[in-house]
Amino acid sequence: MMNEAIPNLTAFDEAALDKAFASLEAQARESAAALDVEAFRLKWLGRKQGLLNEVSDGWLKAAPGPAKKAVGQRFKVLKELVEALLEGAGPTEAAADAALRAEAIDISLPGTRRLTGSEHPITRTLNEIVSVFAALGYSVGVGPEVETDFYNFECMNFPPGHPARDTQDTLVVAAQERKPLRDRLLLRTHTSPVQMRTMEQQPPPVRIVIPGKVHRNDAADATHSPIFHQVEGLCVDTNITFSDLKGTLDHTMKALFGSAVKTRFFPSFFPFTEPSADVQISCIFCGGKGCRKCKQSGWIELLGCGMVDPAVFAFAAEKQSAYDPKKISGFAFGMGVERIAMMKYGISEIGSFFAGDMRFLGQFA
Ligand code: 2NL
Repeated sequence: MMNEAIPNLTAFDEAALDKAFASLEAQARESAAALDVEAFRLKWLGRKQGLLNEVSDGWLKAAPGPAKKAVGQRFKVLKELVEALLEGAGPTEAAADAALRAEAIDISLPGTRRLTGSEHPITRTLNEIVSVFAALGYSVGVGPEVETDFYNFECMNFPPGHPARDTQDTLVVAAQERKPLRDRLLLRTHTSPVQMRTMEQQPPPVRIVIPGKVHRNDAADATHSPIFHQVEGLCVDTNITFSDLKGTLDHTMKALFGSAVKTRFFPSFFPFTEPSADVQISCIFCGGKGCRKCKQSGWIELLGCGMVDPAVFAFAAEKQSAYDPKKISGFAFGMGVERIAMMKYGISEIGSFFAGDMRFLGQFA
């Protein structure tokens, strides 16, 4: 049975075929304008009830042999038209316009504010200290945070049984009792091991600073944290004197705290330097007159230093013979980054640096 839209073909001459197909083309254009894409596709190209199938079955296959070619050519043109209509089918201009408006951005609205990161105050202070030494010609070294007992203690002239070696102060890697003491692993308590590793790698002269994270098994309080940061420095050459050390650190303190700051050096002790000194700066809060911050003394203790102990050079000389303490000399120093940052920014709790509170950290942005 023919679909009502597809009448039976009775004549197959050119004029009759042209008329029949022209009528179908007109119908196709009409339905493309009236239907949405999917309805149009179903009506004309549907696999079962599609009109093109009906034309194919009713007109093309039913055509007598001599007319098949003429019907086929016209069928092909009709099919191409239907496919082109399907391509072009879609929402009207008005509907397309409405869709664009729905997606459009109103550029008069405020934008989405993105949080910009900023340097952590410890990183900033650490970089500032390093920059002062970089300007003096020092290079920067880094090394492992997990160290051996040898590099952390033995080569730094800590005698066996020294209180700082004690597991009370040092965090050690567990289950290493089978290893010789010197090979046992621990979390470095200072960055000095990197300086020894550097001396083993290169002969003097050496001018290096080593910034980095260090660990102590300390109870946390307002000024102590089990994790903190240090910048240590080392200068080795011929004829390096204590005056060089004093001049270098005096310059550094002026660069960090302002040119009005004074320094003074007090006798102290470290296993790895001889002589050793603690460095004090004139109080940056009261200018040296005496206040609560400096306990009325006018001075604040900030770092430790000294001339490298010959015993330390002797360990370096095992790998680099040029570190002969009879031929060269050197000074070294170490400072706590948190302590300097607390002074610079007037912070009273070391824990503020590690709490991750954006209200605190945002102030350094
Ligand atoms: C402090 C004191 C100091 C050193 C660190 C050092 C390194 C080598 C040789 C000799 Cl390779 N000494 N480092 C020297 C004196 C003091 O640190 O109070 N740090 C927070």
